[in-house]
Amino acid sequence: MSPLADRLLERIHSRTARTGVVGLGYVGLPLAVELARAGFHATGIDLDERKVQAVTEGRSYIPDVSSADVMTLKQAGRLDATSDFAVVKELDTINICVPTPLRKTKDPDMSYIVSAAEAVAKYLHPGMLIVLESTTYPGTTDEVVQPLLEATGLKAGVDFFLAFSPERVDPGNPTFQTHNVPKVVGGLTADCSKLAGALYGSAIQTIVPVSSTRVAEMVKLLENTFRAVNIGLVNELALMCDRMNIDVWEVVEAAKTKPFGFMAFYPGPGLGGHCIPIDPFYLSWKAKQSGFDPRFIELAGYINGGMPHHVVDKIAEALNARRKSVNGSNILIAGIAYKRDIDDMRESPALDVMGLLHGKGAKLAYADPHVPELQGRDWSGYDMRAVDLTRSALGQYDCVVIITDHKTFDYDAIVAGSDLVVDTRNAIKKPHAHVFRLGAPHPDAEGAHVATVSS
Ligand code: SAJ
Repeated sequence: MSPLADRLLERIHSRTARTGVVGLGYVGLPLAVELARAGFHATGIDLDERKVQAVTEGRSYIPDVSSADVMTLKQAGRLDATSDFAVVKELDTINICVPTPLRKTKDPDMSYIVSAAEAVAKYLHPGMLIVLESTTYPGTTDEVVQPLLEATGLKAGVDFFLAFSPERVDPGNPTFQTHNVPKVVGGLTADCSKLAGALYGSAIQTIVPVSSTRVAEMVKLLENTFRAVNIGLVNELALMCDRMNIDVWEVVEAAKTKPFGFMAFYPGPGLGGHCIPIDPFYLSWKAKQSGFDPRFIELAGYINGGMPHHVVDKIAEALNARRKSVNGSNILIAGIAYKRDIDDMRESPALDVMGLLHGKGAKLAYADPHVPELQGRDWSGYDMRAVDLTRSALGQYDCVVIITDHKTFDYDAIVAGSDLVVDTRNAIKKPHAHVFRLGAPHPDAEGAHVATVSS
């Protein structure tokens, strides 16, 4: 290794390297805490003063990070935060954990990565290690970040070190957290890989070195495209089963008994979150730049993106059984977060379903214990506050639609108290004449044999 690399490696091993994390979101704050816990001094850098203030006061705003941990590390002088990038002058390593959203045109929005790299470049000094964690297309580290940093005149791999390491944070996962999820690391050069591996190895149990930044970038995209495509497959199967009077939920449960070569995915009202609906389009955008037509990704996006419309069709079918129209009906949406038992609504399909119903003249309310209020601009409607799912309240709705199957919902009460239910998550396991399910025949449908599926 070069003398500069040796020096940084020694500082990493002795925990005297001063680490920095740019972006204190659901990825950056847990990473800063793990680095501080590993014995480093960790400085969080975020433009959001509320986040900086919270860390400064020893408070966490990320459910997977306890305020007690933040306070302890803060008081031990091992964790602090600032919005001033000048602190980079005193830092030896920087992990960049900023968002990578899509533009309306489904093109990558690289503005967060670019501004973070430009801000770091202002204070870049010899011997630093810079690692990009944000999920992005293969080539970003080499083609976007490296030139921005080398504009300083310093050379990547020689004067400073550069790597990519995908984040694998699964918000709310009680088993897998930052310290025990294997970390893929790909450096620009061998020294870069070794240094990034040593930094993460101090805080994370398993390091998975790969040969380049592009491989590391592609690993993450495979992981999440795999999910998007398989969810698209099972959603298409649900649409088939709707037509063929087969219960797709029973099919998946039975297929799941295969002990090898199969992984269960479940139909749903669409694809939410800030990873799965978005990451594959970073890959397809880059593939197209290379003249390749990524059909699987586009097809999965089409099918998953169409699910809210199928849910609205199912609601119309259910109301029709009561000789009612969507227009003028009172509809309660049960669960609007993008997946169960969390409060995040980013890209939630519930918002699409509500927007479509609103456009057809339905009067809407929602219940979600994790989301107390909803801005009209988030669903192309009006501001709302969550209602309680009490039995008396249920009776006032023409239809109750289960979009997100939070564990805290009382599904027996929903069945007993509702005139009509549309279930998009197989939350109600037993057949009922007033319950219509996505991907399963109605109990009274011609030739329907609806099993009681327990999953
Ligand atoms: N969904 C389905 N059917 C499924 C699985 C998910 O419709 O079988 C829907 C969910 O309801 C949600 C969306 O897809 O709307 C995404 O769900 P997700 O389970 O993939 O959850 P995310 O978005 O939190 O994904 C994260 C990812 N983690 C990272 O990107 C670091 C993903 O790689 C994880 O595999 C996933 O959590 C997880 O396993 O929970």
